[in-house]
Amino acid sequence: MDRIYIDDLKIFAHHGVFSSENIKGQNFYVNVTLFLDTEKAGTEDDLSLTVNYAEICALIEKTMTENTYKLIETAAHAAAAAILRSSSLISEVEIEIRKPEAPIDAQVRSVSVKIGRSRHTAVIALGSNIGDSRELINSAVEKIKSSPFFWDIHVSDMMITKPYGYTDQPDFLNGVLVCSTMLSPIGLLDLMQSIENSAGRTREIHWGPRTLDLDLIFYDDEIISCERLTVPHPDMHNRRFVLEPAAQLVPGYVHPVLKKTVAELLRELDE
Ligand code: A4P
Ligand code: MG
Repeated sequence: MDRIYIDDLKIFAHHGVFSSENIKGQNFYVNVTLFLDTEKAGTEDDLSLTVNYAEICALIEKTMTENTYKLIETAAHAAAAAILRSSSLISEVEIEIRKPEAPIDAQVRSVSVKIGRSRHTAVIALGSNIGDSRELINSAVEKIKSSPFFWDIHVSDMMITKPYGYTDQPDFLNGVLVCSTMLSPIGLLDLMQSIENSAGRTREIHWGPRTLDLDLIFYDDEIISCERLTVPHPDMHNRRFVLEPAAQLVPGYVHPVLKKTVAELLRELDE
């Protein structure tokens, strides 16, 4: 993959754990590597086919001066989000923030953090069958839309569905959201669970009634099996309330284990 480098972009900002740093400010130096395909721009000598590094510098400066973070980790994470959102040409970004004037009691040239972030596609199922389900789902969607870590967000129609599994409970409202994100699968699960918790979600009966349920259905074409997360969702292919709204948005998405598209899985369920 081709790369564009930005070296030692100097930015005066106010990040730091100490309030004196937030008041006085100090110089930060930012190194960036953008990963993108520049072949077409190179063939046609056309700026609109690549990324304008002047705009990326301005974007980093804006992110780092309009916000004050305690940690350079947070500043780097936020700058990476702004960069990935700014152009679909950029598939991955590495960003290093150096802080030569860090007020620590040791002789160092500088301290720094370096992170890598990339764009991923996530498919999330939304469900609710207690309370004002439409409002609870809308507010979850708004939280995702207002987070800097998500973009290109599409939401299916919401559908009223009969309870599946444990049937002695009210009908559900279900839908699906597809988005681009730079969060890792576990980072995404943490955020989904914090949104569930803020909707007053409690966990009493497995498959039982809930104010809000967010399940990660697909994450790129990754197959994940760890203590906290199974992706693709292990039962999604048996669930019309997932497949029908997913087929509205991503009918051609291929299930990486079953090797069938969402549209095919829905057709098989119909049969
Ligand atoms: N977890 C593992 N993989 C995932 C994943 N891909 N996405 C873990 C989200 N979470 C995942 O989930 C329990 C644990 O699963 C989490 O802590 C996470 O680490 P939970 O939401 O706390 O528990 P739960 O909801 O009781 O279990 P589960 O398996 O999530 O239930 P489901 O599968 O969500 O089923 N009928 C209709 N019509 N519509 C519905 O929306 N929903 C359910 C719940 C049952 N029947 C339904 C519907
Ligand atoms: Mg769940």
